[in-house]
Amino acid sequence: MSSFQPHSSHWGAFSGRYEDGKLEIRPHPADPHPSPLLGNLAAIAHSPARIGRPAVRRGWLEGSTGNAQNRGADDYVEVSWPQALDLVSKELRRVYADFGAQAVFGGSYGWSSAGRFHHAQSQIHRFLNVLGGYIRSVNTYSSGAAMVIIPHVLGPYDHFERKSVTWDAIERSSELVVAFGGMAIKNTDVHGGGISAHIVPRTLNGAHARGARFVLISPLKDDFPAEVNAEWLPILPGTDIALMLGLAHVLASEGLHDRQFLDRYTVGYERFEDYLLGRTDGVDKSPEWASHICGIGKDTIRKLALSMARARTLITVSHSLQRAEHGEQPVWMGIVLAAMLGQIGLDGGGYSYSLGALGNIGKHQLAVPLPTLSQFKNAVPDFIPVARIADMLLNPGSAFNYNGQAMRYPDIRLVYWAGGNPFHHHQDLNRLRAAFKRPETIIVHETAWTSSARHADIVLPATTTLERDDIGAADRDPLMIAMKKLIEPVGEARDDYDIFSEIARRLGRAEQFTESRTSKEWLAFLFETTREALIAGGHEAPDFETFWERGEIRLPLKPDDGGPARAFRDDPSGSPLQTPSGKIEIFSETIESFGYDDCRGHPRWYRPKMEAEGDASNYPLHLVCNQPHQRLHSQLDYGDFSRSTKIKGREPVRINPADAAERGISDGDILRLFNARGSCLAAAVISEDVRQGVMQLATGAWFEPNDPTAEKSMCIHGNPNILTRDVGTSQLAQGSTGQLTRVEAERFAGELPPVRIFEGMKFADISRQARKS
Ligand SMILES: Nc1nc2c(c(=O)[nH]1)N[C@H]1C(S)=C(S)[C@@H](COP(=O)(O)OP(=O)(O)OC[C@H]3O[C@@H](n4cnc5c(=O)[nH]c(N)nc54)[C@H](O)[C@@H]3O)O[C@H]1N2
Ligand SMILES: Nc1nc2c(c(=O)[nH]1)N[C@H]1C(S)=C(S)[C@@H](COP(=O)(O)OP(=O)(O)OC[C@H]3O[C@@H](n4cnc5c(=O)[nH]c(N)nc54)[C@H](O)[C@@H]3O)O[C@H]1N2
Ligand SMILES: [Mo]
Repeated sequence: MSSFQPHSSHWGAFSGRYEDGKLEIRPHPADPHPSPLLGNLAAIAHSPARIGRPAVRRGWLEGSTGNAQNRGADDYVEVSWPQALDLVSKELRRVYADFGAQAVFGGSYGWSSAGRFHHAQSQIHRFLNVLGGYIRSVNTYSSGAAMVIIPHVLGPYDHFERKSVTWDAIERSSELVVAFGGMAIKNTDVHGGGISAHIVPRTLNGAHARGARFVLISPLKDDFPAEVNAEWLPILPGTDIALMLGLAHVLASEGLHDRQFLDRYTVGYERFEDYLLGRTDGVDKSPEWASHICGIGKDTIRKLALSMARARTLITVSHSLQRAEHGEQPVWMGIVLAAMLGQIGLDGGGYSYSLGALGNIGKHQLAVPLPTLSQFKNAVPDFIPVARIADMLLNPGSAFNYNGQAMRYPDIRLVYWAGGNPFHHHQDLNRLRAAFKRPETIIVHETAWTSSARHADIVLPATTTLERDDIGAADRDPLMIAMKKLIEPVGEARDDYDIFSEIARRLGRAEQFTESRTSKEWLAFLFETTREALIAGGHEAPDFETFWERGEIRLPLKPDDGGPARAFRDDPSGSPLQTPSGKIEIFSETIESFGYDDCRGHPRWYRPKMEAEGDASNYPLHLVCNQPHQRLHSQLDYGDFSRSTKIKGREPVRINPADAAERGISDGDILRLFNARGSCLAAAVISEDVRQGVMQLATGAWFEPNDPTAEKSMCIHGNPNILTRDVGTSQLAQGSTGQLTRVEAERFAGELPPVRIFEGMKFADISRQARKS
């Protein structure tokens, strides 16, 4: 009998054993709250969704004119590895020679898999840099708006996202936690790169047992675990900034704001207060004003403001709030509110951005650096904000604004993707389908026949993490794990590293790309970074062989010192914030100077464009498109746990009983959700946990069009991105606004088309036969 071997994933450390064609998974014994997402892993070994061999889209292979128009609807032809690698090398050589590196898009956003070496993003960026560079993307879908606004007003993003309030401090000192967007336990199941201990449920319970109070501001009741008994304020989506202004109004008009703190640590409060109290625009941002916008009663707002002023209060703002039009505003206004309370830098008080969004945020930082593969330097300076991909492909050469810069979209001829799924992560998929018809060539490395693979010209089958050795380690996770290969490569799948090495060899760049190391040699080499730091810090520092033998080592942590916020509070002139003024910028001269009408010098309420453009009146229901509890994004949607949550094969959509009754909808009905952009099918789950006027459909069901040749096709599986809007948060950050949209819903009357997306690709001759019969 073979033994269990250690491994790691974005949703937990575990050990696995493959025997008799079955993969058995055991969570790490020290994990107090293992993630159910581990239940998706076993399917990797045998699912028909896996890509077996390299494949090329027929129209591209035959070079027929206008063949790009068939992307997403064409047949595929399987080819041998040498054929596929020759095709890729030849095409890369052509595009780099004829159009230069600025015609290659290698932004390739995506989470791929855990593992420090076989990390697809690092691999592809390193590879393209060796070839001469590529157009990259900046920021993330997670946090597009916050990553731009926070540095202007508070200092480096990670100081307040990563290095401020810890779970320990909350358990120890917070009296009141006001969580805008909540802290859904499902979200703490995962952390990019790995998580060996899921501690959030235990910590929240600890704080609750000590007497801390929690207020949940969200359209969904289960954005906090039931055990902590949070007070639920069911807000209307997209209106948190109004509620925050209402709270600030109570503080300012009742003299509860901390004048001393504002004077000493902030700039621009007066100009903001003029707006707050209506001196500039004649509109008093009173609780009454706020209640009409956000749907929370004015007395509730006043009461909350008073309790916030009386207690050690922590304000948290989730990623989700800023993944929406004007997403910069609630992030900024949360900071202003915390500054008015004067508690920034106090233990368990103040402000924390994105606490609870990922499992390791709020844990202690590591005291040593992690192994990291060098990506080299990109020779191309040009970039796009990550969520502007469809704009870029559709409008080469056209102008746009970003963070004070006037920019132009490049003219992309070749798109190369590894480790991400744009047909999962991007908004308005019908528009993305049109955009993906523009480039001459699209190359994708994928583990499975995702919708992105189905829109590529050359599809190269990549191994999953289970099929290779790697080093598992992540930001703020104390375990470094020897990730042992658990199964043989499925079909003819190869490691991304081996694929890139072979192409680099064909292009005469093998030496630069591989530095003459095999994968195993790379692991030992990369391990040295951490080992040297362990030695320098006087810690136990095993050599690579010993680490590999043991299966894991524990890394040292930094003490919880309150981070840059505490240092600033203790000594504002000695440890200033890294903002233009050295202080918290309630008014930002820099942002004001950009002259954007959708993000000005201080936080304010802007009416969403979605409403002005008629989305709200025609499509009365808000749709929250949040992270799925049953998987990580689109990954392993074909896995057992994810599939167990589908109803008649569709993604569940939650709807409030009143909204369901109004539309004659019963539990389990298949619904058609629609708006001006598109439509999808999903299965109704009637639930009181969703605010009236709101539906909730998680992201991640693999996009399956009813008619892949249609300009506008319906997703028969339940992918919400067929409905979301593809617009930036504002000209400042141009972040994704995928969290929220507007829809109408009705019972689906037609014959239910079967969901086939997990059955894999049917190849030309076979599919022709199938069509005839
Ligand atoms: N409407 C809406 N849309 C959203 C969001 C939202 O809230 N609402 N959230 C956004 C957010 S926050 C994010 S981060 C994005 C996530 O978007 P992505 O990160 O693109 O989503 P994943 O499903 O994780 O895609 C990773 C892909 O990499 C593949 N893969 C895994 N391991 C390997 C490997 O070793 N090699 C290769 N070549 N491939 C591999 C997987 O099969 C998978 O298809 O989605 C965004 N989209
Ligand atoms: N299980 C699981 N966990 C994940 C992920 C996953 O795919 N699966 N993805 C990970 C990633 S990449 C990221 S970036 C984080 C994302 O972290 P978040 O963006 O914070 O996560 P979401 O689940 O999209 O949103 C959290 C909640 O915000 C609420 N919300 C939505 N709109 C509004 C609003 O306008 N106002 C208020 N007050 N609340 C609102 C919704 O009810 C939603 O459930 O999650 C991570 N965690
Ligand atoms: Mo994310």
